[in-house]
Amino acid sequence: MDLTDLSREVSYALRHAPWEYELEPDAEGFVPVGQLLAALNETGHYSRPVTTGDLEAVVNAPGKRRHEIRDGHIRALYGHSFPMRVAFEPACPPAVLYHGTARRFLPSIMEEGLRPMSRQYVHLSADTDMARQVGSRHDRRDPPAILRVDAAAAHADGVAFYPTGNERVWLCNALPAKYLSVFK
Ligand code: HQG
Repeated sequence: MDLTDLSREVSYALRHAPWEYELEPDAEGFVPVGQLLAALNETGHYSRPVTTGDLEAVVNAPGKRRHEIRDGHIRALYGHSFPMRVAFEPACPPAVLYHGTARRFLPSIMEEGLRPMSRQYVHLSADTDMARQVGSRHDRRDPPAILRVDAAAAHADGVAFYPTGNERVWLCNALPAKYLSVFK
């Protein structure tokens, strides 16, 4: 079983297209593990039936933590784009967060701020390494731009920040440009 392929399809189902798998995520984005397994095993994408153990291996794989299993249910920790908005509890953010992006997006971002674009939330990184990884996905040639987010000031002004089950990933609804500066 190729866990990377499985992880990609689980992300696709739980972040972007649950209806393609006949899944109905609850308010926090959870679906029953059994329902996801049944749907994955109907696709014919896998050489043998996918098991709960395979999903646990995906969730616990080293590297970026993307999903969680709790009480027989599984969800994506962030990244959602499907129309029904997943609820996150706001919390006090670290004073500084980062956002990695492609250099070509900077003029627009510095004018209109960070917007969620096709996702439900803007994604922020707790450290510059994560921001670099995130930004690199948008530009294969040039190094990414890293924006420094003055989260303390934004939070003091009433902007809500949401921690995720991945301590290196924070969310917000949108972020005006006045809280952003080019770090690198
Ligand atoms: C940009 C992946 C122009 C924004 C990642 C970003 C992350 C603007 C792109 C997670 C803009 C959206 C999310 C504006 C924002 N004008 N461009 N006003 N506002 N943008 O993929 O943050 O690895 O939806 O800078 O690693 O790159 O799949 O968001 O470049 O954690 O687990 O619009 O998804 O997680 O791109 O990535 P995305 P993201 P996984």
